[in-house]
Amino acid sequence: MSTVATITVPKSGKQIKLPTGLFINNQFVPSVDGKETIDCINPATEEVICSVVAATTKDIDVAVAAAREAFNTTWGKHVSGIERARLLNKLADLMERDAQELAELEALDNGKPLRIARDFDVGDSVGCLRYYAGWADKIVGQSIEIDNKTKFAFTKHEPIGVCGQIIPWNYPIMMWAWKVAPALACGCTIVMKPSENTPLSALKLSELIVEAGFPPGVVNTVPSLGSVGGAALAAHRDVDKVAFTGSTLTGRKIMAAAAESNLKKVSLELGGKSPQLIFESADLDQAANWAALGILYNTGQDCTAGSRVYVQDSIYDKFVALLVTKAKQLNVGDGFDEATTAGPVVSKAQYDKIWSYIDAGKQEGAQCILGGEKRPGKGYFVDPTIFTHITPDMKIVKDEIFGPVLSVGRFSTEEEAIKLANNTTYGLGAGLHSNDANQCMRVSSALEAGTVWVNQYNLLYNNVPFGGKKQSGIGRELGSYALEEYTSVKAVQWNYGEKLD
Ligand code: TXE
Repeated sequence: MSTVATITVPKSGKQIKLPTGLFINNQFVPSVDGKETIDCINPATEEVICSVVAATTKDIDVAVAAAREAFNTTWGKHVSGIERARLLNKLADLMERDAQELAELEALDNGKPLRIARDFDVGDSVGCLRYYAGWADKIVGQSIEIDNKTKFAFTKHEPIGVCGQIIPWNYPIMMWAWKVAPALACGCTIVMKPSENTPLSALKLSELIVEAGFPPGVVNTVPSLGSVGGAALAAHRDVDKVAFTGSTLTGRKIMAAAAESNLKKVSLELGGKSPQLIFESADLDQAANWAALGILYNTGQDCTAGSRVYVQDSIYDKFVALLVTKAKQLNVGDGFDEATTAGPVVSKAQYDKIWSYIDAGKQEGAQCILGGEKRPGKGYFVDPTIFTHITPDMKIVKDEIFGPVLSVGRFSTEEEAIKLANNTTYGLGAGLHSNDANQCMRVSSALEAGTVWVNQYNLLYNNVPFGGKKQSGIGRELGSYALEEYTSVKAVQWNYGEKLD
């Protein structure tokens, strides 16, 4: 197959030339032993955008060897923090320069609105690179006095080595940046496996890696099926760490593969079934805005999607009416239409999964008060759907749906609200809305989640850590906490006086 695709951008008709080979050692190459390709589908039209080379297990070996060679020669301990910062900042500048084109590829491949892709997905990713560029020359250890003043110890935070990074399709560029930026800042090298649903932006970013001046092998990109390339990375004996964002099911497989191979370090950012609690003292209009944003942003394809809203009895009717009004304002459509505020869901598989849950909600006796009807025509569009009259055992209340489908329940006391919120195997995000400061403090302490939003929802910042409790994950991304995921601590113990008799 051709290793460069010409992609036509809807509306503008602009043409983008994109390499479609595997990116290894700063070159786009064919598979060493395979002929498989991955079709990239525009979820708004169901048409094929282009095809890219699919990596085989042997290609993963080649990419890992390239990353190892770079770690041992040009990167790792062989490059200063100042140089790592310079390259990361350069990459950020190039992403900013090409923000429109990156956003066009992202909107085509994932379906999200072009404006959101450019201003938020690319914008935040540029910020993420710059944030970790700032850390690159500030990764320092400790100096530790030892009892009798003839010895001391110091610690070094060394790059962990070759990192396999497996990312999903809901925020392809942002998940790339969250993983690549701290790894490079710490001096690690990377084999990146983008999702088979959305590999295009990672290929474009690979071009920018070369232009920024990173040495060959520091970042390698291997689009592949999860069961092939992802599984090979997780099980690889020369990969020192695997970082993953995706489903809890796949997270389990990755952890098992790591345990069975070389006990590589693992960080997992997995699913969620996040609650949003609305107390009677809350500013109801604001709470409804945040609750709607919480479930509808990115068409609900969000690991922190606030998919369970619980409302205090005294304000239940008023709040639900407000919520429905806000949800109706969402304009689901083609991401290249100016008026669109939420795109289609990413794939046929996700579309079918979401509809199976909507059907289950109806069958199990929940009341569908908004949406719940399929649209005719092409495209994986799902309109905002709200269920009330829910019970804790319903599938729509227990499982991650990953679409714009909200379950709304009610509570009478704070204690009951906390119990309902924590009644889940997940623990990624949680929100609460209340104007009682003592209640905010009590409830935020009681909620079992890696992030608790008070009087807001779903906002993320590059300098604030993010990750899950319970079955939502292991480890933290963003902030200084992510540096721990990409370094290993070495203690050097030094004797400058004590003699053995
Ligand atoms: O996820 P997978 P899928 C959840 C969400 C969604 C569900 C299924 O509920 O509906 O997962 O989505 C790679 N070894 N989230 O099937 O399989 C795969 O190629 C190694 C939540 O797309 O977890 C892709 O790169 N890797 C989530 C990545 O894992 C494997 C975001 C994610 O795919 C693999 C996405 C294997 N055996 C889905 N199998 C979030 N936390 O934001 C697959 N992969």
